[in-house]
Amino acid sequence: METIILAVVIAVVVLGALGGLVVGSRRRRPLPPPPPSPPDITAPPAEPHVGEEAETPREETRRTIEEVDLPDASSPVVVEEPPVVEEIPAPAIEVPEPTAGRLVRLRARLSRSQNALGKGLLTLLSREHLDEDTWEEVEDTLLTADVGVQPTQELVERLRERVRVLGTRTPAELRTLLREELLTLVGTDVDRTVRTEPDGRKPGIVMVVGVNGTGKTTTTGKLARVLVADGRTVVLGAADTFRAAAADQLQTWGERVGAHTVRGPEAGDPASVAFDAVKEGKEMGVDVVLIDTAGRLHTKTGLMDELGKVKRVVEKHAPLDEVLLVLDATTGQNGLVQARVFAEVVDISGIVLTKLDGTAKGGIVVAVQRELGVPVKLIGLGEGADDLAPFEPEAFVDALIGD
Ligand SMILES: Nc1nc2c(ncn2[C@@H]2O[C@H](COP(=O)(O)OP(=O)(O)OP(=O)(O)O)[C@@H](O)[C@H]2O)c(=O)[nH]1
Ligand SMILES: [Mg+2]
Repeated sequence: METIILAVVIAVVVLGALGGLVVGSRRRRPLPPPPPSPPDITAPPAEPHVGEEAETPREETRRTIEEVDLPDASSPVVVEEPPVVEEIPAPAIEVPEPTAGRLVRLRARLSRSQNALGKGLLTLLSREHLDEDTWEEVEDTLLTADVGVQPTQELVERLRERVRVLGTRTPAELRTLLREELLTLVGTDVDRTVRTEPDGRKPGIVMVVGVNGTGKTTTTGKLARVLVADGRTVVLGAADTFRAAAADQLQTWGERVGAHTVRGPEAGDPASVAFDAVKEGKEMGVDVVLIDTAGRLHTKTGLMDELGKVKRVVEKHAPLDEVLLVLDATTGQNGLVQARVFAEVVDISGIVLTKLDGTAKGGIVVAVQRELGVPVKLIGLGEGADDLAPFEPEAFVDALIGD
């Protein structure tokens, strides 16, 4: 009898335990569906009921969501790490191309400008009757090429006058006429040499400034090559301390032509890197120190102040011989706005127009010189190491209007 009672008790206990387990596992299993919420004011359905049963699934719900979120949050870090891509591999020291005649070699790169500007103008001017509409088209062509309003009006006025005096026009006459007027606009009597040889001291100091992505570092690297090609020695200053990659990029350019790069700690003081670069340049007895600076948004006053500081600190050694403003020709009028802001902070002494190979807006040369009263000294015509050319008005205009 006792055995039977014992067996019954055991059976009850086991069943009870099993039942509890089942209930328990049911409780832990899936997320409770969001409680249907009938608009019953007396029993707020969104609130869980009191007790562990109600809380456990809520905990689990949160944990599940966090676990799903985690890989998402961490994935950008994983993606960011690998692609620190060196722009240029660093082989043995190269001998860069001589600079003379580079623009002539690269003139085909201006073909997009050529089609839009020069050829278009010649075609228009060759029309039998030059009526008002045609002159308006001439104006539009110039404006589209970013020549700017004022210079465009001047050019059209002079062309109209000269065409009138000329009477009948042969294509050769028209070409000569257009060439002369474009040259007047671009300016032939300006000194466009990049000043790197100050009187009675060494090194010459050049600072390169401009909005990010315009091609400062590339231009600094290409300019180092130009100087080396001309038999000068160069030290590079990586005063863009915003990104480690920026200094690497510059150093790679330097290594290709055997130029030493002075760099500071990441996020360090750009002014002190620039100062050290000139100091080392002096100690090494090199001819020129080129200082690359960070790309700055012209709206960020603090950053512009910093650029002013770089200039002031460098000038504890000696005055800057050249401050080159790098402008991306493809940004058109926007570039002019940037130019104005930079000109207020540092005295721009020369302009480098980059990416002229990728735009039909070669007229920006005229507009930007007018805007700043500073000559275009160098132009970028491609991503290649020797695709930077001294700006020569004649070769430039010839490229624009074709042979
Ligand atoms: N097609 C063409 N591309 C150019 C020219 N000059 C520079 N580039 C390209 O423009 C891009 C940006 O050049 P960077 O020299 O890194 O520009 P940056 O002003 O130093 O940029 P930040 O350091 O970010 O301020 C690169 O891909 C260059 O290869 C040019 O004359 N023509
Ligand atoms: Mg740069």
